[in-house]
Amino acid sequence: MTTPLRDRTRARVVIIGAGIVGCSLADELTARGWREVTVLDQGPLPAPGGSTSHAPGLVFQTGPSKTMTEFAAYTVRKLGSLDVDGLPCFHPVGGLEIATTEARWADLHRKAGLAASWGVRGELLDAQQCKKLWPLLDEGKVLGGLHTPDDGLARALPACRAQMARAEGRGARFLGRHTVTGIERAAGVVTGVVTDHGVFPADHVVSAAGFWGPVIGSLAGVDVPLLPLAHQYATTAPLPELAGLNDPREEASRPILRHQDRDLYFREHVDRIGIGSYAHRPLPVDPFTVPAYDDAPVMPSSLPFTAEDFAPSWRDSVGLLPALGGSRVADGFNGVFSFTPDGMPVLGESRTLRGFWLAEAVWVTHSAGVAKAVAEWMSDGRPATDVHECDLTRFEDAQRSPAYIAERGAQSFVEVYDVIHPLQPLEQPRPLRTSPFYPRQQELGAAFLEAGGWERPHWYEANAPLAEGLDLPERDAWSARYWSPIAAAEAAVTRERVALYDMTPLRRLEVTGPGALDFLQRMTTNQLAKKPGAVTYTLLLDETGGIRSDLTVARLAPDHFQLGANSPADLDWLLRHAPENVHVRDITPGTCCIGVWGPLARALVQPLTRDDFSHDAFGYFRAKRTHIGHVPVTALRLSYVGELGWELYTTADLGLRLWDTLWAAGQEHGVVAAGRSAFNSLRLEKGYRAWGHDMTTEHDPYEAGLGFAVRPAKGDFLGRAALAGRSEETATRKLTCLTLDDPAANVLGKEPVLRDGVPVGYVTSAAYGYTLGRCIAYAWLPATAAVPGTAVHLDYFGQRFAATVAQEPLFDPKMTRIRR
Ligand code: FAD
Ligand code: THG
Repeated sequence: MTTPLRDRTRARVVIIGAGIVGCSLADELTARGWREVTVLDQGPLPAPGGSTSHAPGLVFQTGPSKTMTEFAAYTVRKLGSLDVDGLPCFHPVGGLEIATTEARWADLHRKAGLAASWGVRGELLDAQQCKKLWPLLDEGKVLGGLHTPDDGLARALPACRAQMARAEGRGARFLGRHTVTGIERAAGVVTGVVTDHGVFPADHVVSAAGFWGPVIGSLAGVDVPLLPLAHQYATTAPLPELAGLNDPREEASRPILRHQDRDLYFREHVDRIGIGSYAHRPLPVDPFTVPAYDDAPVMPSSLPFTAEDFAPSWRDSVGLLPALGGSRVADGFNGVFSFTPDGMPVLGESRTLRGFWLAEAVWVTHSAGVAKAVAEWMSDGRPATDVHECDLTRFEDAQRSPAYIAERGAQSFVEVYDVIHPLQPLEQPRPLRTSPFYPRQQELGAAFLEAGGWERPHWYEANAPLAEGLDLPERDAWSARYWSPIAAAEAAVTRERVALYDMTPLRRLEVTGPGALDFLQRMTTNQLAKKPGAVTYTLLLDETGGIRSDLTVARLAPDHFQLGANSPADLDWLLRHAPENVHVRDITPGTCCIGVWGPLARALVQPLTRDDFSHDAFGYFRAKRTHIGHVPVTALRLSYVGELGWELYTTADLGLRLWDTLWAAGQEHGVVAAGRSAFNSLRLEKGYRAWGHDMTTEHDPYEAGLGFAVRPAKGDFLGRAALAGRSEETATRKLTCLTLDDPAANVLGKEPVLRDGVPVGYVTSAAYGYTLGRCIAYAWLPATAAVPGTAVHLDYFGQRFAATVAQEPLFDPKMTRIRR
């Protein structure tokens, strides 16, 4: 497979779709020097009939994802700087989310914290203040609101025109009424786009086809995991209350309004109110049968309004805005746009068809930010913003079936405005992936949550008696959800005796072949040229030194390595770079893993094997192939929970036997099964980072406190050059360990960190440290604040919790428990 041409002056880029995403991408690419950019759309320009052509353009920036919030903030800045016919493409009318239930009101406090974490201005208001901003509100129904003055209305079509004009000024072409009917490829690389007007040769093709993404994907042989769904939007008749209020050219002056307790949002259209509803039943649309522009009654993305679906939303709208009682729905449509299994966009280059990119399932809100990220990705090989949550590689095979996409896509629609707890699992489809120990876990009363399709025990009800009499501080209702005091008992048993952890969902890759060592040396930061039997903790960096992942690499034989990895993106990254004499294989499905950890781990395991498991014969960070009873295992002596012990791997068929063998042998040692809840607490006490939470491509190893895994002297590796001159000392920000001063306080992650009342950073991971007797929070802070002893505050639902920068790790810094 060859690499697509990347010379920006010569490489031909064809963008499919001239909606907000395609237009913005053409602008971002040409701004970076790409010259041969062609944008094709089946509809007439500049309003080709996709979702953008009727988007009401509300831009609320704040959400639980830092990445998405930053994308939205960029859209606000960019569209605010563009104008068409003397009017800006963005009206900063502000945003107002109101609460009519206690749960929402609490959640808005949390959201105010998220806004502070990600740098969006926001303020909580009481009902009267909300009423001032929105005089039509029935303030008696409102408990309060979150006002975000920099949110507002994107004028989507003018924004398309402005970005189109700029891109054209730099040489881009926009061709309407060109329907793409095929994608040409040769040897795994895209070579052109077939249309009803002939073929457009291309070195890069970007599908920005909105909800038609699966259709374009099918032409290219690339999965596009999204489901188009209709969403209702209605406009009232003119309201006397609004007469003369708004300049017809600007359309609106009052904030965009969300009433999420009823799945509704509102905006002004001069003297009318526009109402969007997510309250109705999911209305999926088959993108393969959507009529062509000329055959569509209005436009392809606009379906007839189903008034009966809107009736409850109308009642709720009148309930909130009583003035609507004298009005009616004058206009409405069921507009189609994209929903993904997790509600996030689908971005990136296909590995199997190089040069073929996706920029799909993107709202107007995030469009410019997404376009910038994709343009950077195409130009520099990586976006400046961490995009792992949006990366097309993020779905597991089991999450790519049409059934999964349909079910989850519909559920994303249903949940779009719900209050979602960070640990809240999917309801359906479950169980999807189970480890071989699943029946035993069920017998032990596992409380399962879900991740990557896996059922993961968070604690076991069978351990409830151990939790009796534990002196734990009372939790608030939010941090008590998806939590049990049993986790504290399981953590304690791990520190005092021994526990079994199901590590099956930990992704395992096998790298084999004559080039395996050289390949892994080039891809990762640490020294791997060690004798078989060595295990090494190492990092995958990108070209700029950003952390793509952290891995454990076990050298099982000269040409055979087993990697403990983080996400499907790691597999994709290695496969992209692997030369012909190296094979990379995901062995996660079909194998399983148990972590046996605790001071009695050796006493438990040794009698089950003829190999010597003493510290001298089987040292820390060593690997051995051996047998545990009847079960052949690969044993790795390491522990993410910071206790003596092993990860024991075997094939799935033998998993249950392995569990039962360990369980039986553990009885005399008081073994328990322990879950993720204890696990997360123990790893934070030990200071072990979790990739994707604590660090991403936005961070280098020195900032993240992982400089110890970087060995520039070993020879060249990806990212080495970029790290030259950097060190722990030059880092201007640091991943920092905090402990909460009040032993009863809890935070869960993403809270803002304030110094002298001003946000200076945000929490990445947090958990109660049961051994420590305090909550631990890791946070990104300026280096000047990352000094042990520094006093800060965390904002949790509007409460200020005092916290102190701590020396890490908090537990067993001398490693006496683990190396013995
Ligand atoms: P589109 O605008 O759909 O553009 C894709 C283009 O690809 C189309 O023009 C289509 O003609 C073209 N195309 C497809 N197939 C082919 C082919 N084979 N050949 C050539 N061209 C092709 N988002 C917000 O942020 N805020 C809101 O308030 C908001 N409100 C919404 C309200 C409604 C009723 C709806 C339906 C959506 C709303 N959205 C909102 C979502 C938003 O409109 C979309 O997510 C966004 O416009 C998608 O932009 P796009 O460029 O990806 O897709
Ligand atoms: N087990 C295995 N692979 C993994 C993980 C795991 N890969 C992904 C993820 N988890 C990697 N994260 C870590 C983090 C810390 C450690 C291991 C995996 C660890 N660190 C020691 C320390 O920092 O003191 C040792 C470092 C060293 O000696 O270089 O143990 O859970 N298989």
